[in-house]
Amino acid sequence: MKSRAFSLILLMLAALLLLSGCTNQTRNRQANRTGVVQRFELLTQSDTIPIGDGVAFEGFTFNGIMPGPQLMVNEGDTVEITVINVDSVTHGLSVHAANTQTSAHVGNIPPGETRVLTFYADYPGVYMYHCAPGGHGIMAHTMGGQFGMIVVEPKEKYQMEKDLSREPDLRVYLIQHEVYADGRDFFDGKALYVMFNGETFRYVRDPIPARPGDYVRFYYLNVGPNLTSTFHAVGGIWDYIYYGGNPRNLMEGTQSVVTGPTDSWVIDWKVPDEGSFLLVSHAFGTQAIKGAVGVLDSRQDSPRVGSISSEGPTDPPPVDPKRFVSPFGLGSDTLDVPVRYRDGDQIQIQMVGNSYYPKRAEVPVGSTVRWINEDVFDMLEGERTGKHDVVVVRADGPERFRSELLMHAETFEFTFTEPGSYEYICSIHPYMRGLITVVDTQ
Ligand SMILES: [Cu+2]
Repeated sequence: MKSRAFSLILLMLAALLLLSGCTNQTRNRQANRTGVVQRFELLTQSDTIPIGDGVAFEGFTFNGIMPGPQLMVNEGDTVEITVINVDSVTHGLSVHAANTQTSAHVGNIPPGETRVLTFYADYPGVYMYHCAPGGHGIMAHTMGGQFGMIVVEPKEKYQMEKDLSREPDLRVYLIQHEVYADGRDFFDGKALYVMFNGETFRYVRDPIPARPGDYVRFYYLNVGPNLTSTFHAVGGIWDYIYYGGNPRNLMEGTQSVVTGPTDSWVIDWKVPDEGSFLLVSHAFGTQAIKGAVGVLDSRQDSPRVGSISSEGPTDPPPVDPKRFVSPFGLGSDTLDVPVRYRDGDQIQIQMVGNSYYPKRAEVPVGSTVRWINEDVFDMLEGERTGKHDVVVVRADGPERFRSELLMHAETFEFTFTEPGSYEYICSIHPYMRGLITVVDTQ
């Protein structure tokens, strides 16, 4: 009896030692460092790009694509990212793979300037990076198209590799993200489109080839900026899933992965049969139907492509787009439909999410128009603030006006006494654009 208790204690001690060994190994990040320096260059710029089906998007990008460049490093590497702001507005960078305050180095980069961020990729997984000029601008620029994926490949093998002594046959890097028509919809989470890797239904038009029995590894990242995705393969069950892409965060056999904004997973899935497997966010009405669907085409004779990148398409924007989506600018009049007011109507135009809402208004002569700042973050200055004003930049009528800078919930009013049209901007966010057309109704 005594010896049994003794061996039980010995067993427990051994287990404890083993556990603490694991913990030390995980936590000793400095000893894990490789000394390899991985260098990247990100250009921040204003852009017009294709987002699928003949639609153009006007916003901001890294290196001219949305999502931006896919950055690949190994656990323990030193990462050096040079951010070059070639734009006329302030940008910046936030990298979630860095366990350090990136804003101290690459936040708030003025036009024409370059900054460098250096950090150690100590934590394995799939991470988001995004623009970060600071404050209010972080949210606005991320919505405006500036985001991408950085993968820190783990030293430790994923469980699938341990179990089966094999590598995946195909690696699919997939970013889910939303496009908004204006800042009001951004505030309300009413996405116009939801997409994988920069285009609506990109992999329905151009399916991802695989073969039955293949192991497909998804590097799945939802950059949002608002919606929570539930990623699912129709006709499949995820074999191994690792939260955040860290091999230690293992679960098995689930129908979906719940992925909030900036959450990520690595998924190892064995393609069970031949056929077309739909890859969807199972939020059907708010996401899948708006473009968050792809196809994995499983056939015996499918080509071997190795990997699918998360980077946005590099095609030029459509020459004559059927729609022009511009969350901050005037966009298309079929999307940003002019709102027609009548005599006596109360006319109020919001400044919200770095856009005017409605962007286009038609008002009768004699109308008083009130602008109100609905942006809440009115601290700081420049791109970092949600303060706004109204400055006329183009007019074919006689009125000339300019408001003070408005804080949250502050208003400015102007009465139009002559017909004409007035295009206006915010002086500190000059890509914000609104249009008032004053018409004679007599
Ligand atoms: Cu930016």
